[in-house]
Amino acid sequence: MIEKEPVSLKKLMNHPDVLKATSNENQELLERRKYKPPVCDVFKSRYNYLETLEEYCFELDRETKKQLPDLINNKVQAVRSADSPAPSLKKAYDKQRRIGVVFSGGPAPGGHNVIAGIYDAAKKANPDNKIFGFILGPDGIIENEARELTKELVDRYRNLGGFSMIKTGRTKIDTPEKMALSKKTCKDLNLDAIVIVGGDDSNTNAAFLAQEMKNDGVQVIGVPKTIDGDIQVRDSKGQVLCAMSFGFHTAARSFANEISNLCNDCSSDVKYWHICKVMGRVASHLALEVALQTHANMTLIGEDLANYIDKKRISQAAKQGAVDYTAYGMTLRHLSRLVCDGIVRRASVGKNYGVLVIPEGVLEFINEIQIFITKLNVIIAEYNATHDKNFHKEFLLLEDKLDYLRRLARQSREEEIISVWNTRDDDLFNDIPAFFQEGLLMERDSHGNFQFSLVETDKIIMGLVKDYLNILKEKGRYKLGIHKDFFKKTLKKEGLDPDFFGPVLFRNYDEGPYLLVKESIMSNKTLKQELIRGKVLKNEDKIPKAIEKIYKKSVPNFKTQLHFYGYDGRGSDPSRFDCNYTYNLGLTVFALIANNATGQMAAIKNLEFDFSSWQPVGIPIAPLMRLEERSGKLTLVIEKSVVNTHSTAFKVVESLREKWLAANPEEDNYRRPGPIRFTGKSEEDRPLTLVLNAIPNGHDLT
Ligand code: FBP
Repeated sequence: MIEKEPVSLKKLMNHPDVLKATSNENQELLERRKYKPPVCDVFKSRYNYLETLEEYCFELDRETKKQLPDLINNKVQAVRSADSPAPSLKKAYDKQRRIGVVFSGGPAPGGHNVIAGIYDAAKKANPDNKIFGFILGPDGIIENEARELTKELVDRYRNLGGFSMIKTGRTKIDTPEKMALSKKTCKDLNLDAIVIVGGDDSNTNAAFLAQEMKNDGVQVIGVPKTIDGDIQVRDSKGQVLCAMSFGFHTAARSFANEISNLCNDCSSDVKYWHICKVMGRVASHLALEVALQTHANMTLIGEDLANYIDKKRISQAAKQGAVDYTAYGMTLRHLSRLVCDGIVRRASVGKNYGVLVIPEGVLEFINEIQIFITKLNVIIAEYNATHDKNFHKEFLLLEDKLDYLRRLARQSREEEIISVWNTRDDDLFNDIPAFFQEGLLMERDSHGNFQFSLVETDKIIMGLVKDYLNILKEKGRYKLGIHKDFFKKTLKKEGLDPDFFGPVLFRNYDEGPYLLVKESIMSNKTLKQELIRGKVLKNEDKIPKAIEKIYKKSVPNFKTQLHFYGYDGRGSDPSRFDCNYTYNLGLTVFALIANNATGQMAAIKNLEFDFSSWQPVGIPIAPLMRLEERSGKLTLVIEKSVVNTHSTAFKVVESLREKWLAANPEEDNYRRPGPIRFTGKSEEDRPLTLVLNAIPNGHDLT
């Protein structure tokens, strides 16, 4: 054998194969960076003008009129190509501009392409235009932390996920001081416009900045970002202007891929229920899309639970001439019963496994929890305002917080005053597990939102499910169905006649193919008693081994694996849909800026249809605002769009629920969406929710 000379580590590390294998510039990355998103037809022209679309109208809020007087009359504007531009338009486009961009809130796949779109359009209009990125979100505006975005930097992040180019943050520019500092930053950087890429709260903030900066000549444009999919805009006639915020498709696709893998796994080793909590702070849009993508066995939709009516209780009360208001809406206990029902029904056909999808924000739709969240929001906000202190800093431990609540309850009792927190609230609150109490008392985010992602929703629901399953087990109602063939084979092996024992052992021996052990049989003792009563065994006989084996097999062991899908999908590289969507959003932003718009949100109309019908528009933000309770105060915000339970997408999921639960002897009905495929033809071109909701006349089904 020829001895090979040892290679030094240094030399090895410089070997081309080692360099290639360890480089972070892998093929996927290079292909992503190279990809050039197609542009909407209007952007093929060098100049765009804005056309007001009078057919869209909104109900204007009185308070918004007061607070945003210069923006309230903004209209929907369509971006049009100007093939023979007027000299004034040419001048506006040629003008040298300085534009600041900020990411606000959680990352959403596609954000970097918004910047790439703005950058490309701005440089095309005038190569001397400059784009600045504010670092770490709105704090970057307040503290003037900005960097100029160069071609090299923008190219490095094209079609890539995350917001890592300039980072993000959740600060809200909500005080006169922060506003003054923001204005100073714009002045110091000599900015013509600011672009806020954010969710409902950040776009709300964009409108307030637009109002404040109007006289300084700084334009403010918003961009609808959030994986939650809760920025969807319709006018007061229900006409869709923005079908979905960007990032939703990628996050849903990414969650769906992981969850579909779990479907494959659980239907192979048939021993676990996978409990998948998926992000979405309040609305269940992501869960709905995941259901369509994967056909998971059960998917809870918060909005659907909120609509629940217990008809039995209503008619019982009606018989006594009363109204049972507690029959409206779902309680946690009732929800756990519904989940158990699915589990028990699957088990009865031998499927003691499955996948359950729980939206992160589901508790928002459970009456009793919603009441706690609202009451605690008010209590915390009132404490902070009255004492000029931070509730969470003053009461560090859970016990201290509970103590404070107890005092409020006592005060309301002793002084006989109507208080937000009374003895009944306190008693109910003390009944819930400590980890959940802690969750409900947790600090709200800077926009006053309850932070659902920090609450172990899945643990709360599954705790109740497990308790109830144990009760059902004790009552003999949670059993694993035994296949008739298996039963017969097992008994015959021991020389026993299955038809002799079958009718005594099972409650449905004549049916099948899955047999259910009688409810009364819950132990070896009760098994023997039943066999004796059925006259297939004598008192002094031992239970035959084969029968014992069948009985043991019929006792289900409920084992779960908990998963959380959120940050992973949020950080995923964008799907082709999101790449194209966001790049065109960036181009729309520039068209709005070049046409002197402010207080508008860039959007793409017809997103739910083929790319050829996409229409870039500017949507006025102010008319979308409503008063909402935040941190105990009525505040103007853009209304969140939640799942419409009359929409086609929801109705389709609802009517396929039973099929996907697959509580029958057939195979499960799982769908394999696969990983996001950036190149090639097999990737879908838009979210399934949008495809379904775009079916003509499919909306508002009853
Ligand atoms: P945005 O609304 O800012 O886009 O964030 C959405 C979200 O990802 C929710 O789905 C989730 O509840 C929340 O952010 C998590 O917040 P955090 O990043 O602060 O943990």
